[in-house]
Amino acid sequence: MKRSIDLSLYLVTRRDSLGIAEFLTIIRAAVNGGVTIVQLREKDASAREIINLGKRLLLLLKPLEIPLIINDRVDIAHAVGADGVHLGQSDLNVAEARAILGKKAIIGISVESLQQAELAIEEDVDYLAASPIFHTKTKTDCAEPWGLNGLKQLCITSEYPVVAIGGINETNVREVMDCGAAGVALVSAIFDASCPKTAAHTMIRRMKGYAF
Ligand code: TZP
Ligand code: MG
Repeated sequence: MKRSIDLSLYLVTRRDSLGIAEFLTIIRAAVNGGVTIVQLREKDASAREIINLGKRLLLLLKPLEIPLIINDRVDIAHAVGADGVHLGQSDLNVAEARAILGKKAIIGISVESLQQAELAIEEDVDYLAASPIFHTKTKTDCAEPWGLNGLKQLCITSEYPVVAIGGINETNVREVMDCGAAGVALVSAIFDASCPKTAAHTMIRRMKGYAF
């Protein structure tokens, strides 16, 4: 039996040119607003930079019992002592990641088609990320979006929780959750917000069906 992980509001980082203090302040505010899990995803940073950021983030998140996931890099997740890793289709496979990180690690994988999902479901994963749900400016090298109908079908097919990612904001989050998703992963809805705490809080309210 898998342990349950709160995937409901999943923050994916985008540091850009933010200083470390400002970056951590945004993440702290978002967690105070209701973010339940954080993925460190810094595509342009070196391994050392990601490790340093990861260690700083772990110091922030551990006492709050918010899991820290590292994007792509199993070696960095291990070096940081993070709670898990988020794999893409061209990273180490799930069995290899599990062998390195151990039974307790949280392992998620992005799936861009039902075929990829069917293969992932055979593995020892904790969640699938349906990528992308909608077009998004944050990641332009995406596959064809799942859309709401595709997401619904995936959620019916998958015995694992499905996190929806890509183009999700406070205006569409309710529809996404109604498809059966366990949660939503967000970059711009939090990092572009003037108040990340309010943005996260509003997202939670909208997920629950409140009208803003
Ligand atoms: N993977 C699929 S879409 C995406 C990632 C990392 C970016 C999501 O960003 P946003 O700003 O929440 O659309
Ligand atoms: Mg990846």
